[in-house]
Amino acid sequence: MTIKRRRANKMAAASSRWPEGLTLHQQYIGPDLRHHVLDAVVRVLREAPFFTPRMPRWGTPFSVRMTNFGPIGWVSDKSGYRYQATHPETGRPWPPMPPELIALWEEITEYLYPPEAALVNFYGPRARMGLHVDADEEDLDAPILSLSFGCEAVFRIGGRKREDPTVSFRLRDGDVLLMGGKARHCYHGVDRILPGTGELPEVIGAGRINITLRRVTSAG
Ligand code: MD3
Ligand code: FE
Repeated sequence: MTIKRRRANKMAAASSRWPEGLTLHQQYIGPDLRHHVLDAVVRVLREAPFFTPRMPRWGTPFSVRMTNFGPIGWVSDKSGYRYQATHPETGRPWPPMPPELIALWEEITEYLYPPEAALVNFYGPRARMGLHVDADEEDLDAPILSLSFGCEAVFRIGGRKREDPTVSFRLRDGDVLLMGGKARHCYHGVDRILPGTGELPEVIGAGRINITLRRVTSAG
């Protein structure tokens, strides 16, 4: 149970539903790092534009659009969820991970190995992400680190079972959320975006960007 920095959400912090290993660093990303990372996203979009992931089997589109940085990226289509080295539409390798993101990972996670995937999620004002567990990584002991930009999101996290009670709080521009320990295996999702609560570079559009840094393979 840990919420660091400003405006600690007392309700959430006091909750017994707050998963062990979940740490929210509010307003951790300063203006310089914010600028660098969003610039890198704008550049990545020229080489690796957002694609629309689809549900395995049925092909139902996600409302969230995605791209990746790094040697491997997360994709989803009719044949399933997986990590792969190339963009599903252009067939080209994902652009390299910005060094600032690797440095942030080292600073916060203190994990021995660097991240291999940086999944960039774009939420338009009406996008959401249903409750799910991230389990496509081989290294399930590695933490996941999330960075939020633009509009506020209502984030929800529960336990290892879908029906476990959940705790909900906002993720705002500049927040960094660390999922280690038990939290890594918990159901979580984004209920909604609060339109008009934040800005993104115009070429990206209105809404929210979330970047998750992941270690995918086991051992260095
Ligand atoms: C808790 N993204 O990309 S970030 C995802 O805001 C994802 O875009 C959400 O869930 C977003 O898979 C939430 C925070 C997050 C990311 C991964 C987690 C929380 C997590 C993995 C395990 C537990
Ligand atoms: Fe997730």
